[in-house]
Amino acid sequence: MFSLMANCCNWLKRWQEPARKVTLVMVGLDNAGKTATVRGIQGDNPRDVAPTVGFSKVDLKQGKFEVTIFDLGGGKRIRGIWKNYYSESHGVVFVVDSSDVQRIQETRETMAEVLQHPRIAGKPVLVLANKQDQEGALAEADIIENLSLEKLVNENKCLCQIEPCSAVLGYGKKVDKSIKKGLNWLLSNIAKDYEAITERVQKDTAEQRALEEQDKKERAERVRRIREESIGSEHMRICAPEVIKEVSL
Ligand code: G3D
Repeated sequence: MFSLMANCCNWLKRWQEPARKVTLVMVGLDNAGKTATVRGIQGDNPRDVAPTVGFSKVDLKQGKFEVTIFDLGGGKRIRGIWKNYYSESHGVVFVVDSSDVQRIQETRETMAEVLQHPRIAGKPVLVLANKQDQEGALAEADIIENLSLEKLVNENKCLCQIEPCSAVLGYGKKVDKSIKKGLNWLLSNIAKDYEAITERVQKDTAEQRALEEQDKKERAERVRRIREESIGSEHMRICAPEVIKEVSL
């Protein structure tokens, strides 16, 4: 009887808790299936995808979580923007094209860079070993080995879960169960440490904004100086004939 009441109280407490806002960054090489995955979770057909040029932001409700996912373009030249989203992220979804054996080394290097980043290290990471429906796709154990995943997550103190999946299997309620399971794992691990991660997110975001602000001011100052200098040399050019005249008088 007592335990029933305690359970009811816990349930009521959880039910009354406000929704938790969680931001996730979704990264991985171009063509890994990031957008297809997000679309499937969102309830849209994952096969209707266009390449993500910069980034897309998706908001969804997952149980008690209000989740924002930044689906970032994975092309080599655009990967530089990823770090701008790290500070506000509570966790990472790293999507791997398991069928692209040729690029597994590039995937390994890219993942290492993400996990080693000071604004990511220590945060929970979900690895989606995508495209398992493709012939020749690497199995979970091969992906772990090829990416040196154990070493990488241990060195960077990231909790990690890998889910072999296929983003195009279904969508909405029929999305691949492994994707759902992985997302639930990620959110529940963020929830376990929510206060600490959120505090870190707020501190890092404030620091990043301050740096951006400083950068903006320095850029404005540089532009102002360049303008002043060019006005000065323009003035010199206009004045120069007069000066020569004065000298020759
Ligand atoms: P990205 O956002 O990581 O760049 P996309 O990748 O989501 O745009 O997917 C790239 C291509 O891979 C798309 O095909 C998409 O349909 C396909 N794809 C994504 N996930 C899977 C999967 O699990 N299995 C298979 N077979 N294909 C998948 P197109 O033809 O549009 O380039």
